[in-house]
Amino acid sequence: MTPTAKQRLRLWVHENYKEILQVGFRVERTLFSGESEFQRIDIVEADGFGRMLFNDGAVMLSERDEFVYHEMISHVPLFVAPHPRRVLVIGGGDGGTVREVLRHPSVEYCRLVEIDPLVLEGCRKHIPKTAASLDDPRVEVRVEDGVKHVAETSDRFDVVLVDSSDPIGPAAPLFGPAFYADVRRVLADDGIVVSQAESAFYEIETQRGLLAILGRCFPRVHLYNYSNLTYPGGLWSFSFASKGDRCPIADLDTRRLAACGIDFRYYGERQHRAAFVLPAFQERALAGQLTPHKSRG
Ligand code: SPD
Repeated sequence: MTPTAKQRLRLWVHENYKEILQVGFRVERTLFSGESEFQRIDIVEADGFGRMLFNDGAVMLSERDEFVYHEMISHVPLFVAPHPRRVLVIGGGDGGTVREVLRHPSVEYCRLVEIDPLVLEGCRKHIPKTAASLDDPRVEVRVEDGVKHVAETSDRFDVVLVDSSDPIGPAAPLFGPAFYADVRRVLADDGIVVSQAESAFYEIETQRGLLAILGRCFPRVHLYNYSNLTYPGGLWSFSFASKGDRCPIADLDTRRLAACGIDFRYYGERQHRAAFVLPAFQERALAGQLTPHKSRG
């Protein structure tokens, strides 16, 4: 049997995770590669996954499963915040989070603060599925350091979404105490912050550290999980903290959710509630750091 061209030349890209695990994707073609002062950016077309974005060799998104991450980082807080009008996204230069935020008609203004212009350039050129949202008139894109931005801005937001990469390189300060003290300051009194919180399987210490920092700044702190097809380990988390004691379960606006007409692919009321039920090993490891949910009654 004569091998097809594809079978003859097998190009793969591997995320080398913590030097103990490799996750590989078959590359059809490379669309974009470049080096900024912060990191290396690659965008490839991968067999079975569509276009994929890598920052310093780590998967940020694939077109096949990005909806999971972007729906869960956005809709969970936006359906708990009482009337979200102003949203701040830190990181997230691919635009996927902004796309989901804009599906909420109450949102009048969304500011995206991305440190790396190369992420914006690559995604705008090659991943319109997520990046097209950045051209919406409700969106303001700023190419700035998110940590510096929250330290200096006098503007206020109803929801802050920290759509960061892993806590190394340019994203490391986004897991630190000074940053969250400033996030608290820029949040409205009943504001909510949700942050990319890594994987319980590989980064339970990072989760513990992040929750401890949040616990010093906010009266209510939770963690919720989602399944990710392309991130190592598959089970990843977001942290949820509210300044005005909004509980993600008791204060979920089920009426607004039922009436919103958004055609979700992952998120929904049952998914929202279930995401806060953590596996026993994770709950045990984070004991004492999570706020009990309010009883509805
Ligand atoms: N290890 C991957 C964690 C990266 C999370 N950020 C993804 C950006 C998608 N908007």
